[in-house]
Amino acid sequence: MKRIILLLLISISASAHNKTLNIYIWSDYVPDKVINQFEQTTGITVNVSNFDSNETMYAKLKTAPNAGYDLILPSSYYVARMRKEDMLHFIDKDQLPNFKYLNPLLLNKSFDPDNNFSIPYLWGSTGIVVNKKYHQIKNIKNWSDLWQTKYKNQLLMLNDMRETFGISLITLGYSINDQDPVHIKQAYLRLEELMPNIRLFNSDAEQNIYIDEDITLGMGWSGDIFLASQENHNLKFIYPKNGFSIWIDCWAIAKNAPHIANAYKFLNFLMQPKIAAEISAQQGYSTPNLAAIKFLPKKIKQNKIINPNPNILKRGQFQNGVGAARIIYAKYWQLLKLGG
Ligand code: N2P
Repeated sequence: MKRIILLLLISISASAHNKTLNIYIWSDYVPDKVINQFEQTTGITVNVSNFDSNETMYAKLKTAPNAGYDLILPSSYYVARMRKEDMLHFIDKDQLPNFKYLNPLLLNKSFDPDNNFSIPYLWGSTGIVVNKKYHQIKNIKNWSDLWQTKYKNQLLMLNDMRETFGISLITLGYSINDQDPVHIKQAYLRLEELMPNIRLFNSDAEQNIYIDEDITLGMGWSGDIFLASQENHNLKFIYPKNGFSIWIDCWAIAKNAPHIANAYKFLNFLMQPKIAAEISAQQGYSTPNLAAIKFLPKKIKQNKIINPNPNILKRGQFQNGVGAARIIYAKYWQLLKLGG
């Protein structure tokens, strides 16, 4: 009898364990409604943890590879790094019948040829945010405009190493993916000049900070600013004339994921065209799911922040890995933050 009870207890706890999924994602990046729908349909409980930069997420997985995360959401250039460092689980696409809905133009990119380790989730851009109640839009067209001394102590910069270096590199006429140590140092020195204008580095609450007008000028991620502009009509998102970054954030299964079957269920759920459309509309970012486009509300399809016209997109630069130069970036990033 005791043995039967023990077996029963083991099987109950195993099934509770099997009904769990742990996801580690950028803040506010999957609508609660979608998570609830998934939980209700499958009986699987989703535990959500947040990060505010690729570096934080990477460091967490590196130092605690058995932390229990199933799905993570790195940006494209971090997929490349983590894949090379054997931190990701191979994705068997036979388990993902809805993969067929994804736009081939956003698949098989160099950061993950064949998408054996990543599934594109949303893509977007990084641009200038202006609150037109406080600033004249026509004066702000390029990243270099943010360097004007009249913006002293006014700017929000994303707390994101590559994004912040990217804008400095652009103003110098370099690529956002530059790997030349001399150029990276120049970009650092130029950011030093910007420091008096920077009020705050933040990458997980930028939407609310702009909505509340705590800060009225700076950088922002397209979807976050689209959502913010729905609440505060003075907010404008500007695609800078001299260039901006474009990125794809991707799902990946962590190497030691404890609930792989549930991870597949979740990915497949998210790739259903109607769900993918709902995510794009709720998050304000573009969907890589082609079959979802017809379900997008007109307001989203026609919105110039979410779906900029091809002439604007041409000025974008796709954010790629920078290989070993990352160490140089990290050194200067730290110096910048320390104010030295
Ligand atoms: C989440 C925005 C994340 C975009 N609020 C970063 N690529």
